[in-house]
Order: sequence, then structure tokens, then C-alpha cells
Amino acid sequence: MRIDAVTIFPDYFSPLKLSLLGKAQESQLVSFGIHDLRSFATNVHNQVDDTPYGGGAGMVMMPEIWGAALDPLMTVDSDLIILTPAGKRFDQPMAQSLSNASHLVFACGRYEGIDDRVRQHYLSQGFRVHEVSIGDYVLGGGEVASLVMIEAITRLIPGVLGNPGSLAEESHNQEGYLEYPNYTKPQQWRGISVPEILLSGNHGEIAKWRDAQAKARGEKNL
Ligand code: JEE
Repeated sequence: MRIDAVTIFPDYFSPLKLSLLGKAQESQLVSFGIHDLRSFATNVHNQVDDTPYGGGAGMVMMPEIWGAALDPLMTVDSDLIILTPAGKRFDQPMAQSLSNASHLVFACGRYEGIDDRVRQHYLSQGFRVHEVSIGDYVLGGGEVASLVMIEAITRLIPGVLGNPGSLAEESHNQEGYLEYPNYTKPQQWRGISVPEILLSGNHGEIAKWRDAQAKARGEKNL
């Protein structure tokens, strides 16, 4: 998979070289291109935003500059993802579906967001365009949201996770209860013991106990 991101803050994407995403890139399972929107600015001050038509607070990102940045990236197999607080909520099924794409282009706005004609244009040109939000809270821009999506999507690409067993376990849980509590060594820590059942070696009873724990945890979080 190829992933491009357009932003006025390319440095937000430095974590892509770390950990799972760094290894996925080294193994050529994914490649990232980070593009500085400001390098497409045309006016003397390298300005990328302007006042909103109709009035109101804040500034809006100018469509010509986005067009100049996105045109060379978009092909027939590209999905354009525009981050916005008003977008469709990102969730695990959306991550699963986007992990089958061959090329994702993330448009990371700032200020009040991107002139809506950018979305309209690429949609009308026949591109797949997704307006996405990662959750109901207000961020300063699309960069952190893109990173969240990139991590969730990339780990679903076959070969990226070292242990495919953990993916199988997640799909088993997809719409059920998410997770049981974990324990490792030592058996006693600050007066707290690991539950006896986990030391029993009885895998049937352990599975039943974990299901019950995960269910109880899920209900607490409703
Ligand atoms: C992209 C600019 C900042 C802040 C106006 C009016 C919006 C834009 N889950 C998520 N939260 N926020 C984003 C996100 C934020 C962005 C951009 C994504 C580009 N910004 C911005 C405030 C406003 N507000 C009242 O309703 C809330 C607009 C995001 C994602 N993904």
C-alpha cells in the first residue's frame, strides 16, 4: 500500500519511522510520502489560508493550493481522505475496509478546514472521497487524526503484524467485548496476586473466565 499525506506540518509525521510502521515500511509492505502544502503556495507570503466567504471566525484553506498539491498524487486507484470534525466516524470496520485500498491520500487541514470545493472537485472527477473524523472532540488539524488512521489501517495489512494470531483474535471480537485483563510475571506484585485460574493450565476454564471478564469490562464501558 502507498500512503501520501499533505500537510503544512510535515514534522507531525516523523513517528511513521518508528516501531510497527517503521518496520512495515522497511519490509516494503507500505510506503509513505509526506508533502508540504506550503511548497505549493503561489503568493509572496506563501499564504495557504484566506478569510471565509459569508463571514465568521477563523480562516479557510485555499482550494488552488490544495488542487496543486493533490493533482499529482491522485490516480484511478487513489482514495482521498479529508479529515474534518464533521466527517464519518472512523472505526474498526472502516479501518478494515481501507486496509484493502492500494493508495490512500490524506488531506490534513488546519484553521477552519479546507474550502469545500476541493472535496466537490475530486468527487465530481470520479475519485473516491471520504470525509472522516476520528471522534467527537475538536483537534487543531487533521495531522494527528491521520496518524491514528494510518496506524489502525497499516497494522491490518497482511504481514505487518509479526503474529497473525493477534489479528485473528481481534476479528473474533469485532463486534463483541473487546478485551480481558492481562497479567504477566511476577505472580505477586505490591500485594496483588494473579488470578488463580490463569495458573491452572485449564485452557477451557481460562477461556470461559476471560470471556466473562471481557464482558463485564464491556458493560462497565457502556
Ligand atoms: C481536520 C482543521 C481544526 C477546529 C470548528 C465548529 C468544529 C476545524 N476528530 C476530529 N476532531 N477535529 C478534527 C479535525 C480538526 C480540524 C481539521 C480534522 C482541520 N481542524 C478545526 C474547529 C473547527 N468547529 C464546531 O464544531 C466543531 C473546525 C478531527 C478529525 N479527523
